[in-house]
Amino acid sequence: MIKERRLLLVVPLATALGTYASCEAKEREPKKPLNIIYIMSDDHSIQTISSYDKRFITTPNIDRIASEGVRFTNSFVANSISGPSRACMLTGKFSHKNSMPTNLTRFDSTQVTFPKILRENGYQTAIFGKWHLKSEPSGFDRWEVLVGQGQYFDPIFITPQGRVTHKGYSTDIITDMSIEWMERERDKNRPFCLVIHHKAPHRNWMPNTTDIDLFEDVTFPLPDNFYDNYEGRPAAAAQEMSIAKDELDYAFDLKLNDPEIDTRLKENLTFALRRLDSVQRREWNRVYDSVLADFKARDLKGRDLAEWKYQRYMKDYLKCIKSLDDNIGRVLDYLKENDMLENTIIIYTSDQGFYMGEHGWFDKRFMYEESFRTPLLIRLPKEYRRLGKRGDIPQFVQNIDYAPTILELAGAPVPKEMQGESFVPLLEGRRPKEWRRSLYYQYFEFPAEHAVRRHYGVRTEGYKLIRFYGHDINNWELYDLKRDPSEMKNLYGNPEYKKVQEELHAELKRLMIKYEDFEEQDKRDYLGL
Ligand code: SGN
Ligand code: CA
Repeated sequence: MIKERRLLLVVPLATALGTYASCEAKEREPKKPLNIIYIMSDDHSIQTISSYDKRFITTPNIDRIASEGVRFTNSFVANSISGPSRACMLTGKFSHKNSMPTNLTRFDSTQVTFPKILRENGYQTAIFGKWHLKSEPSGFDRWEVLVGQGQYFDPIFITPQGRVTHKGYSTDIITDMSIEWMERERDKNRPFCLVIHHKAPHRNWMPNTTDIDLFEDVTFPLPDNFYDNYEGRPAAAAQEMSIAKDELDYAFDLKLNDPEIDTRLKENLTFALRRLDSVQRREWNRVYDSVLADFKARDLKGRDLAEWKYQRYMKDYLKCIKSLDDNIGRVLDYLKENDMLENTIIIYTSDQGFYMGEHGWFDKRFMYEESFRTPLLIRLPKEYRRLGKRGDIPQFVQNIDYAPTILELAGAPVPKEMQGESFVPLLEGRRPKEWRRSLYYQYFEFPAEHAVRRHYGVRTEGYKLIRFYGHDINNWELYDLKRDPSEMKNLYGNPEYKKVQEELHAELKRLMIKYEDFEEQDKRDYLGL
């Protein structure tokens, strides 16, 4: 096979790259066209990536991305739920500006997105995997995306030519498609942007049968605030995403497939299991029938039952992560074998963070740390690694920054309407004096599954102010993140924090005006408009 690097060297730089946005970057050394691989999983928590947190699992392949590049230690989303997060990422705009405030809305695909601009600037673009924006993908030369949330086994994909079912496990299939496209379909004379969107580890956490025995003997540590009583936090008390309660379904989520166990989501398990072939089904039953037998024999109650559910949840979730990590390894190996690592930038992130039992929860949505944060690891080609120090980047970044960053990396123009900021200076090892010191957050999906109330807020390095509003709620929360990193004590109205509270209100108002978020009455009232 002809080596990638040689081919790229014959590409005239001007055609492939356009002009560089940053003059400083240009002066350092001439750059070759960079390929961009953007890998995003669904609901992958920071807690379950070993380069962030070693308590639960080792993820050697995801860690390779960080060890040959950078780890963002303060990476956040703008709206912690799938469709909205994907819209923020594609458009570089907050939810009130990008037509996708909730999973129930439909993405306006005529909007300006980074893949469209890349395409206009000489890049070939492709996406495989979860899309979840209702309207068809636009801006991609090649796309094949899951129907809605997609299935773990034998998933159905939408293509411009219609629907196709692929046999196998979704994480493997999405990886196969991506490698296949790099190997056989693209034009090897032009730079590319490949978007790989995994379904895993989204609910109901169905592992590949090859990983089904993993973690069965492991007991995971329970988070300190698993038995949170939500005192002083009415929105946290009103959620419906508790591991201990029936919201974590015995059949669908815990895979207890038994005629005596008749739950709200039992049918969903039945449908999901129909997609397994006889060999897969035998393996599945071998493990989950014995889990069921053990469950029945124990006759658990109260905290013992809650903790058993937590252990099962963790095992299944982590089995899905194992497959994800292996498949990311396959992509990295392919790039290495084909001499592409040094002209490709590899981004790994998730559409949001996730609760691994903190506050007693699964799911996301809240502006509390575990779901507001999202992993962000970037493998850098040598020319970037030489520019600055590798390792941790502590500055605040948010998923609205991805579009402008990717565009700048490709030497393409960044449209003014994008509200995020390119963090290329951080990737080049620069530490700009002026950088974002606070983050704005929005969540709109209520009434809806899991009953998380609408909210918005601001986070600074040390504090967080959140407003829950609409329907049955109207309250403020204030956290001292240094003293109370788990956000258990709402300090709003506490006289000791009077000055902090005032400053946070001023900052929140500044951000709302900066980002022009005044569509809802509650926000207009707050801003006095
Ligand atoms: C599904 C899940 C929810 C989850 C949403 C949003 N229920 O509706 O638990 O919060 O997706 O997830 S399920 O019974 O269908 O699994 S998101 O990541 O797509 O935003
Ligand atoms: Ca998600």
